[in-house]
Amino acid sequence: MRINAERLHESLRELARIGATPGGGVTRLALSSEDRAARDLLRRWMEDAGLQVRVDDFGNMTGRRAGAQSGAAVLMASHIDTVRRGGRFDGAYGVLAALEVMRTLNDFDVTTRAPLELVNWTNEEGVRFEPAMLASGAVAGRFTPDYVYGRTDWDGATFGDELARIGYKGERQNRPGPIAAYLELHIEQGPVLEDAGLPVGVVEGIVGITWSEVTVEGHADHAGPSPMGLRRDALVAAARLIAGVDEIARTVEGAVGTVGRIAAEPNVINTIPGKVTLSVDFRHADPATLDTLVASLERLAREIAAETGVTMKVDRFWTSEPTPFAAEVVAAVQGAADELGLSSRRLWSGAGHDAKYVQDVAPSAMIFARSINGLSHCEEEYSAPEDLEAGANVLLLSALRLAGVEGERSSRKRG
Ligand code: HGY
Ligand code: MN
Ligand code: MN
Repeated sequence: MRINAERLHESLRELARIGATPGGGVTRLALSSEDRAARDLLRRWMEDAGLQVRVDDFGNMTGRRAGAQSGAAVLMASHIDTVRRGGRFDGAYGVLAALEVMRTLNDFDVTTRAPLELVNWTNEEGVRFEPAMLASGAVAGRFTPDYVYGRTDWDGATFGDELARIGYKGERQNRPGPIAAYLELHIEQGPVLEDAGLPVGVVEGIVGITWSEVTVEGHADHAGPSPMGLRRDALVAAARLIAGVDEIARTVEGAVGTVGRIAAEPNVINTIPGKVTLSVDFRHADPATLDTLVASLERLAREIAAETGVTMKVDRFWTSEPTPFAAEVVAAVQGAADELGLSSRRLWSGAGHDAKYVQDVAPSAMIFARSINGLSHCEEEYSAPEDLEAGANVLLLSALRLAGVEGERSSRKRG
């Protein structure tokens, strides 16, 4: 039994049309109208596959396929929201491969012992509503509903209002679970598998991530009459901090540091910027090192403020601790890859995933498919069809190992 690759590729192509960008990528921000359209399509596909669909109080969508037994399910999940001008595969691949697994089990009339659930997690990217993995974190009890509903985007729209606006504010009792085991298939988004010449990876954990917001307050003034020696230019001070973030990360083995978002006020050509807000994303496999990276950032902010006369506030507002996955689920993934005769290797994820929060409450693991040139979060994101197919077959066999098989036919149903 193997997945129907052409059907998977066709579903990926159709979903990628929702929010398609001219450069061949996708912009489908959480709780946007594009997200609603994609959710509506996914709901239809899940219903067509005979899944029992429910939506919870954070908009997480779950499609349940009954097993011979009731109770705890094996989850296969990911997300369909994207970053701005992101790729066609980040998140969508894991959701649609899970759907393809359900469709394949239907084709072969397979009944699993445990039920299976396909989940689309709301707002994995945390681009429009920071932080990331907000809805899976809430289901795992890391964020309260009030905190989640109160998160705002750059226009001041709240998560709660936008969730209601797109018609996906469901009920608490519809949350995914109870969870027997959790699998998430995802593109690697890095160079490791490609450098090793491998199609798939067996993921053992996710590195730690911490996001900070830095607010720089100087003094807005006229760009002309203001002597250089009297200025308190928030953007010049911020520029020194940004260069410092890059340097801090480069001096710590295994660390990465990124300033991805910045806003200068009033952001007009002839006014000295009085205020700048910017984001700092640090990642490392060791939690103590994450703390050291932020301490270095805070020290640098104090030094720049003292020298330039601006104020700099560092607010570390989100930390996702490094998360090792459950050995028995990792073993199921490894066994599936071996059974398929696929060469693979173990690795940790440098990207955050909902699997992090699910692992806090249930045994979880991930499967990676090779990323060409290691690119992601950009329109050039790409994985070869045969690697996407390989990953989806690893998901299929991993799910069967974890859920058990009650009965099956040996050949695909006609038609
Ligand atoms: O930020 C991340 O690593 C994920 O793409 N949300
Ligand atoms: Mn993702
Ligand atoms: Mn992503």
